[in-house]
Amino acid sequence: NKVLLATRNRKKLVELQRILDGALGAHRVALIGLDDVEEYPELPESGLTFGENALIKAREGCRRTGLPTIADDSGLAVDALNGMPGVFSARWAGSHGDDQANLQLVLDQIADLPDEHRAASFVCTVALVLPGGKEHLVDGRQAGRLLRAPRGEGGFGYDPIFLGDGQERTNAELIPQEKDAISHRGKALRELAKLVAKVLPP
Ligand code: ITT
Ligand code: NA
Repeated sequence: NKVLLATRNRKKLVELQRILDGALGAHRVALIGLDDVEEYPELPESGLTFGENALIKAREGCRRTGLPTIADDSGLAVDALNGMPGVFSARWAGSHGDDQANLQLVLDQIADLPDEHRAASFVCTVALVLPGGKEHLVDGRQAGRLLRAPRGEGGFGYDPIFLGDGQERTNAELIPQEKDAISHRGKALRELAKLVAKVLPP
């Protein structure tokens, strides 16, 4: 089954394909990204929630390609910043997708806070929109706290400064399968896999 993942983030694409393969078996779903779709416009991510943004992306992808379409909207919610950067996680420091600048700005904004006030969660909402018009939303969360300096080379985004609850390594120090087992995206995608197993032919 060819399925569109309405994203331009290659690292998200790799994670989603890997998690779906693990949950459904390889070759059940073949994801293509927006870079493989010709003349796809930039969409405003104007929603106030991850769910709204995921639906904006998935609806447009399905409408333009006629393919079953998945979209992930995700981010980091920092308690001391009232849940920000939240839906603004990809562009917190200004330019979209500048992971280094985004992460550094968050560190600067909470620089004075002691460990007990550095709680944060990763949140992921995934939308599935089918050509007939049916829509599904699932989500997942990973709780943890933010370190004072980045550690690790894996993952993407805020992973190097995020220590999950009960973990001794940052998300960027985990091997991919370890991250998937506990991450917001892993949890959401395993829920989604159950739906996919029902709605897409084997
Ligand atoms: P698309 O909208 O094209 O899918 P994007 O990167 O712009 O790609 P989002 O708008 O959902 O995606 O923003 C997600 C941001 O949240 C991402 O750029 C990271 O900064 C952060 N983020 C999401 N998941 C993460 C993860 O697993 N680890 C670290 N940071 C993550
Ligand atoms: Na977003």
